[in-house]
Amino acid sequence: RSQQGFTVFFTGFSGSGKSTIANALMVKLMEMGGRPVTLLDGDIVRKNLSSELGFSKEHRDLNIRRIGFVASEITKNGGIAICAPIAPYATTRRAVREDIEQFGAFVEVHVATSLEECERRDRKGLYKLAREGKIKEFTGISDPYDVPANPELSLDTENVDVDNCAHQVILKLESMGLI
Ligand code: GGZ
Repeated sequence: RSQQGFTVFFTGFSGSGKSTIANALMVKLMEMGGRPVTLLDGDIVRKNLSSELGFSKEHRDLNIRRIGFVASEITKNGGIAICAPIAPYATTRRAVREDIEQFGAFVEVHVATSLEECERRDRKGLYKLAREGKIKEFTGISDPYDVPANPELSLDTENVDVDNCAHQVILKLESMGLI
């Protein structure tokens, strides 16, 4: 039962807290021991696996399908993959879900921080640049984001801290019989 592989797939705006929560989740899962945990963070994937890609729909889809392929291989081998891209398109998230569910569980987690809050935080100054038109096709400003209709979990980062958000994912994984 506990040997089935699975993928936790975070989705949300830039600056929503995906990477921070994904890292906290990775630490918790590693502390439980026993199974390898692989984090496929948006930034790291773009640097190492998708460095030639931009942010058109075609390129975002290709980026997400690559992440999905790596996660499906990890899931197939009984491991744990944690993915944390924006993944703005519902149809692409659906395709990745179908790839992964052939081998194990797919747990979609919407990091539901509002655009207003992400822009207010603007940790990397990207929203300001996007508003000024200096970054084109910026998700939420000048590019779409399909809000997940049926995620396994939705996290409210505006009222719940990082550790508690990661804990909610752990509880969901336990309730699904995955850990
Ligand atoms: C969205 C962009 C863009 C545009 C650069 N739109 O906060 P960050 O900086 O570190 O995370 C964002 C990251 C998004 O890459 P992903 O691979 O997660 O996107 S996708 O799933 O859509 O393929 C942001 C930065 O790259 N960034 N330009 N135009 N985010």
